[in-house]
Amino acid sequence: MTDLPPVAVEAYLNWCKNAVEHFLESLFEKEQGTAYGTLAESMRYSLLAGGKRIRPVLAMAALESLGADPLVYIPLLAPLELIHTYSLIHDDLPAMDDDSLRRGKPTNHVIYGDATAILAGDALLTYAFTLLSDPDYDKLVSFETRVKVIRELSIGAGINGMVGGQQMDIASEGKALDLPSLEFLHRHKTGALIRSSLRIGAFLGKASSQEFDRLDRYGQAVGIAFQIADDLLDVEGDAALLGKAAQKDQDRHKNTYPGLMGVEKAREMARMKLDEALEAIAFFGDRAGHLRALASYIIERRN
Ligand code: GRG
Repeated sequence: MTDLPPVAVEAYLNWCKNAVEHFLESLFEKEQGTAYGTLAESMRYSLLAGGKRIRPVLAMAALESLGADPLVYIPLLAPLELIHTYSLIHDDLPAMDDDSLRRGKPTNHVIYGDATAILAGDALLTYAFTLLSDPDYDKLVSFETRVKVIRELSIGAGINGMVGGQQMDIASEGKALDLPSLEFLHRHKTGALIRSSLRIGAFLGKASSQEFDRLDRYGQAVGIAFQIADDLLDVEGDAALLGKAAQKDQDRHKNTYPGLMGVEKAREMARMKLDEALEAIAFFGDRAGHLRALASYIIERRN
């Protein structure tokens, strides 16, 4: 891997993904053969089962837009992926979405059982904060910034973010939500952690208040765009490419953008969110090239 990020979005995504995965692999080297073997194995299984790594990648692109070297901060961005993976493990459990396929592989509970899957999710969540508070990174980031990052991640992932959104999603199954309620749900369930990724990149890259505000606005717009694209993929996507079952939202009476407004209008809304995101970062000029490409990728992706 070279130290300079590539220009094309697919190559950029792979470059970032390799760097993140290299770090994630390293987390399990010292856990092998301990009394926690099965738990560590099940954490590793889901964490390294593939995935786009879009949350740390967005944070890396935010760091670049601020003139910082994204590779240096990977240990403090990997926690986004740990938390995202925990949410997928728990979401797939029989008590939630009851899915048996994720990222093209059997889900965690199918391999390790429900109890270990619950614990693997819990351990990934808590390990995120072990990493963020690791004294090894004292020289890299000040305590003050580290506390801001910890607070940001805990809010984005918690009751006022992803977990709260998941509860709203469960509570609204079978009830027809209107557009403001649907957007509120997805701002929390999916949007909050994506928004936090941008805000964390901004904290680490020492953004000015104007830069922070722009990255935050971009994060909010791409967070919703990501969910609309996810809903569209569930309707139109190919299960083989998705690595999970398609056409499940309708069977489960889930509230989705295409379900509420139809496929064409949902696509139009995703494009509107893309425009909002691009407008927010226009201010960065050439430094935001990867952020721009990622926003387009998010609404055009095939998985
Ligand atoms: C169980 C606490 C808890 C939360 C679950 C994230 C989530 C909340 C549920 C996942 C269900 C889902 C399909 C949500 C829609 C958007 C989303 C988060 C998709 C999966 O994220 P990607 O596409 O996955 O980034 P990869 O596999 O690429 O990492």
